[in-house]
Amino acid sequence: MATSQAQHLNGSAPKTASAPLQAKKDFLKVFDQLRGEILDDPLLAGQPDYAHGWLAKMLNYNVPGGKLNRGMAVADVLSALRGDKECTREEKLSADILGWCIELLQAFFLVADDVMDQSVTRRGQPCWFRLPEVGLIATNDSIVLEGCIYRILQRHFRSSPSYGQILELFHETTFQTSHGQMLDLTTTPPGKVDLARYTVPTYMRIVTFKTAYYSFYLPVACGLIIGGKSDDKDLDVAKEICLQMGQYFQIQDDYLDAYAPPEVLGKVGTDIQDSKCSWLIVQALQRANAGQRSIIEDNYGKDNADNIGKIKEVYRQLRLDEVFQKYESESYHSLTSLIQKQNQLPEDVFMLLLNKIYKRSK
Ligand code: DMA
Ligand code: MG
Ligand code: MG
Ligand code: MG
Repeated sequence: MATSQAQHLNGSAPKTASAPLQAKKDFLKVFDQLRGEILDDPLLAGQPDYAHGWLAKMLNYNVPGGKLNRGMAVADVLSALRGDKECTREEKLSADILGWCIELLQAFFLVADDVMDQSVTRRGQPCWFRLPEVGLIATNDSIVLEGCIYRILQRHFRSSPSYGQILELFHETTFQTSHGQMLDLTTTPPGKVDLARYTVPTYMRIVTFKTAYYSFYLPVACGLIIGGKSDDKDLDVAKEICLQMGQYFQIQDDYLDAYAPPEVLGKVGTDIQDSKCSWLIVQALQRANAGQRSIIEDNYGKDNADNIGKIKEVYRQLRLDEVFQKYESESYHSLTSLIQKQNQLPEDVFMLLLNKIYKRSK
């Protein structure tokens, strides 16, 4: 049985190969319940069948089909906090419900992101807005997905003492992510490639805001809240580590955009034609000679196979794959030492997450 490198490195990896599959199945069962609750929401009583059917289809298409790393991380964080002590069924369910709220938040951002990035595929299927019957209705669907989060939170957490803290966390994370997206989009206005904007500080700010908060800090903070270990000190330590992990994760995303086969990645890369402030272009500009820089100037941001090919050739000449691999292992070591250096939270809270993403291919 082939075992991924991530599992080898993961001290707490499940003992049987089927355990992760079972965990995913159990998590998906919670989605079935939540989807049922959304479809039966009393606020929607009397919706005509076609609108009800649209909602069911839209949820199925956009919510459960991803890797589910973020959503399942909440329960992982909770069990890492508990150590040998089993968490109760109730706590596990709470963690999974918050996990699905994170997956809904992600679905909300991705449906909109694909429209804005003019992407083609996502999770191995056409982007939702690409379906002929969907188009710009996707804009409202992304708002609907966000709204579902707060219906679920109200139903399941209204009477919890943590309700206010959870609501604030989701609202703040949404605010941060939307501003990251704004920076991502406004750094590269359509048709105007300005290479001077592609600096390391701008890049780090984009990825911290658009990805790190919602992908890493949010699931960890949710797990800490359910586990009753979420005072300011706990959250500060978690934030420092999670933001650095999230930066590494988005750098992988940018690398894979140009280097991964779309059939493995589940999406076709668009960063070059979208003239994104991607990790690859920032690295390329730091290393390019005058000739390579002028090839970048002439070809970056053009939606044509020939122009894209020329950019990829510059990446190849600059050996950006090797630069990335070096960055990747340095990043792993620097995260591990950051995690080991603190005594506030169990190392596994973070190591379980890190080992799931280290050297990922999709
Ligand atoms: C993703 O950035 C960030 C959010 C908030 C969706 P991206 O456009 O690089 O993501 P992807 O490569 O998945 O389209
Ligand atoms: Mg995108
Ligand atoms: Mg984007
Ligand atoms: Mg990307």
